[in-house]
Amino acid sequence: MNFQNIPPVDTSTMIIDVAFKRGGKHATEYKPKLKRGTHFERQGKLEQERLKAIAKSAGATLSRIVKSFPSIDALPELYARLIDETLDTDKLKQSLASVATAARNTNKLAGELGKTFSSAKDKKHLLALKRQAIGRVSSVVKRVDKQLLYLEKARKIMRDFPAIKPEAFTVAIAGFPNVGKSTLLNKLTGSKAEIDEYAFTTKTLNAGSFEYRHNKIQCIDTPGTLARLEKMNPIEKQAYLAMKYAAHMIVYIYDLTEEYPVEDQERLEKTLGKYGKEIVVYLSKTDILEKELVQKFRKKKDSVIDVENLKKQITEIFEDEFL
Ligand SMILES: Nc1nc2c(ncn2[C@@H]2O[C@H](COP(=O)(O)OP(=O)(O)OP(=O)(O)O)[C@@H](O)[C@H]2O)c(=O)[nH]1
Ligand SMILES: [Mg+2]
Repeated sequence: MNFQNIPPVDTSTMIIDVAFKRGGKHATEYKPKLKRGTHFERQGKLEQERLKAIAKSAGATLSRIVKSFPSIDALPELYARLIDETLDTDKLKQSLASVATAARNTNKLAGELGKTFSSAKDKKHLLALKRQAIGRVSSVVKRVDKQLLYLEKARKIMRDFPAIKPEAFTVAIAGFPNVGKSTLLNKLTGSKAEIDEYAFTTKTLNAGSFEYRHNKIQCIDTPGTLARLEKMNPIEKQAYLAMKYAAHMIVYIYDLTEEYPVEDQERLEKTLGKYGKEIVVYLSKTDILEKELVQKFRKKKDSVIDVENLKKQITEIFEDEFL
């Protein structure tokens, strides 16, 4: 889903300014083409061309804005829920609808302006008609001023949505802070997610993928989340929604070298079990653990300790559930 590439939404003033500039440019280019008629007739025709170009430019900008947003009703569930959590879905839909209407209205105005100027009786009348036409185009654009501002706000929020492909088989990597989630993502997919020796390094949902028999297996690295749903910050909410709506399975990481007691890590694993997804347990940092400790843990808990075996388990689940 491409929320990252929506271009900035201009304000109504910017749209009008650009439209006037285009109108001026068009008039300059058009002027030499006017050869027939009296000076007054040519002036009328020129103003008509200018105003038409202004209205067309405003209409084109407004339609481009609407088209740059995804269709809100046709979004995959994860993104629909993300919008619900971070924005006002109805307001977003209404804003897009209002801007679409404004685009149609400016285009309609461009068509009507021809008749307007042919009725000019003298130069003063022509200028009055020109002012009136400018006022009409500006007011159609100004009427959606608030909606444009809301769309820009929405764009900035949606830009930070995780770039997850909803159609791909998806593995969520979860576990306590600092257990090695990002490290594992990088090992599985060759991504370059940030890794650091302190907890809470990951602040966005990193995603990467690896190929398996011409299919993309998508992996998302979640922030080390400890909070309850009510207390979640926006990024933890995103992780929660991704786990619920996008993930087909979870890789849960245990880390016996950190300060978090195994019982706490078990509790989080159990909580994640409520999502109803298959969980594969991965024990990290076995290179710096005592062998006996690893053996003891693996006797108790079905788990993998190397990336190749983990990949094998992931692809087996993929084949069982997805093919
Ligand atoms: N020795 C060893 N160190 C590891 C391994 N995996 C991760 N680490 C180290 O553990 C620290 C944390 O790794 P990250 O991958 O950033 O952990 P994370 O779970 O993504 O951390 P947060 O995003 O903060 O929740 C880093 O210093 C890593 O180098 C491993 O298999 N062996
Ligand atoms: Mg991380």
